[in-house]
Amino acid sequence: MITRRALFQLGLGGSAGAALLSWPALRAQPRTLTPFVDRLPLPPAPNPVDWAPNQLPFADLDPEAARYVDPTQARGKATFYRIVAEVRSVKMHSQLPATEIWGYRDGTVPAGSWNFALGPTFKRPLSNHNEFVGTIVRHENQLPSAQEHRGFGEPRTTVHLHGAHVPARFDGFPTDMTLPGGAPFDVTFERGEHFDYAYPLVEPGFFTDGNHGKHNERGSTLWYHDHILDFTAPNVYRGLAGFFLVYDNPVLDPGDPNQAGLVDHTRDTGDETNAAGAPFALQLPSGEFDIPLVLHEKTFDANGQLVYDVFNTDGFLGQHYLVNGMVQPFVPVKRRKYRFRVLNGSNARIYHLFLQDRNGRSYPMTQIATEGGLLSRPVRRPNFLLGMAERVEVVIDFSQFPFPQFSELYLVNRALQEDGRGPKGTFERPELSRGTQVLKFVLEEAVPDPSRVPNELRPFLATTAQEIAVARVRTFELERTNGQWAINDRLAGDLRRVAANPALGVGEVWRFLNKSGGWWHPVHVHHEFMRVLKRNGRAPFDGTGTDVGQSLERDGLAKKDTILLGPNSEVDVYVKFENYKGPFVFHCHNLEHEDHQMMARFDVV
Ligand SMILES: [Cu+2]
Repeated sequence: MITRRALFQLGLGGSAGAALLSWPALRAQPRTLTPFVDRLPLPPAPNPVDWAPNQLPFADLDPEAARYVDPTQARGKATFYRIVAEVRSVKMHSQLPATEIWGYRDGTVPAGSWNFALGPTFKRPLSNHNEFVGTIVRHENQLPSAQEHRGFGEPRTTVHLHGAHVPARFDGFPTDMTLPGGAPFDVTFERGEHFDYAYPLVEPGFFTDGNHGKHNERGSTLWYHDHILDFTAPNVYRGLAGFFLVYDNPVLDPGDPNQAGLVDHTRDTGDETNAAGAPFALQLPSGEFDIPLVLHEKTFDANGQLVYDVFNTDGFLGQHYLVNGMVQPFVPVKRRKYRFRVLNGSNARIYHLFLQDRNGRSYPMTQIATEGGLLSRPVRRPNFLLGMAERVEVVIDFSQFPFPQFSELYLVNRALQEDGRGPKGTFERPELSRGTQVLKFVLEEAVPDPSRVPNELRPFLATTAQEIAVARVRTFELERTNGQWAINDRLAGDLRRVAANPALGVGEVWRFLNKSGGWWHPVHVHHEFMRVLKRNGRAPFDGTGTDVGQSLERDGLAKKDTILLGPNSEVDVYVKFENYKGPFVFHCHNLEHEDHQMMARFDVV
């Protein structure tokens, strides 16, 4: 039987060739949309599906997910959610007709009532070692059937919780397969089917290994998105994405006798007032002052429908910038501190972001986190680079912009990028444009501000020289061969092949090489956060010295799940896979590169 990949190489992937022609790039003409007339959408959290002891909300709960549920609730009560992937039409700008998308909806609200392009924003605490108080998400596929499907994308799906540390079965592996030993590993699902994901969020290692700060699971800004083999790019572009914010549990592990004085002990509880009186609470801006922002671009046809070029394997760039699913929106802000969690959700665009006034003057921001959660300490940044899937969290204190001189500020992307190769210039010396205003902050009145940004956020120790010295080194080269993307040439793309077998709990050094002259590749490793040891032979950037905006990534300051590899670069990371065995993947997060084979499988054994 001919595979989908082979079909794609013939230009017929996804559906009948004729159907693709209903979405031609030719119909895309740049159209003018007035910026900053629509308010920033902020999708709410999904409603949990409540349940009583011995009455599971889903009678047919998947047995694998059920291992993380105590039906009696004696050992803890898991929180259940229902999420539906569906076709719906949403307004992406008030001057556009409604745009048909594929999106996630809170399954507890009726079809037709979720008007956001994004899925619900989960807000969940870590579980203090108790895997029975985690999160269970039933994802239901109500996308078109394979027969009904038209246009780009693939309606069969699998859901990756990006940045999470979860059992392999719940990681959104891109395809069904057979495991070593012959067991089936069926993780994708089509229309009419569902899949139960268990996210224990157990905080393994916390307080259990002295001062070393092992702590795999940290409160951080995660996101969930489709991850289906060969079609992640069109599926995510069509809208299958949402935020999943993880907070620290306000309750400290009562069994630990020695909490004070340990590294990694502070609590990011999501309550700036610390009403619960949690020890070591950070009191970062919270609630309506804690705002996730996902950046996308999209191209619309004359009828306001999404245009995508299925033949672009370099990386698809859209013609309009969107934040949280709305073209260039505005957000009213009080003159006080805000926490912004900025996610690059684009397929192929790398952003270089500045906070600017209307005259183009820029102002520093305080970076507090990466995708690996809070930094050891806050760092003032003049601007920051953000590769695909990377997250940077900043605190902006609008009280420093007094009335009436300041009535508005803008988040501006100044990276110069014209195609899927990536920005002009190098990682260290980016070329900048005058920029595009992506989001407008409309400054309102001053209000009381109980939030704080302490000088110590989430301190943790860097990997020791001894750990690095004994670590096995694996080298992965991201490359282009015969017009296809690859990792170590033959290892890439075919997920039946295992590119690496790291042992559970044994640290390794992974060296990523990008020898290409012009291409940028953001490398995402599933399962664990990475510690960046070296970039191009030198200590990675830690916020000191000349700051031209590149990634804050030095081990001991930051943890990362996506590493931006500029042209001609080499990055060493330390990674230790804990708790969960099984197949995972790492891949380029330029989604068109990922779909065209820049992905490899590793099995933790
Ligand atoms: Cu790439």
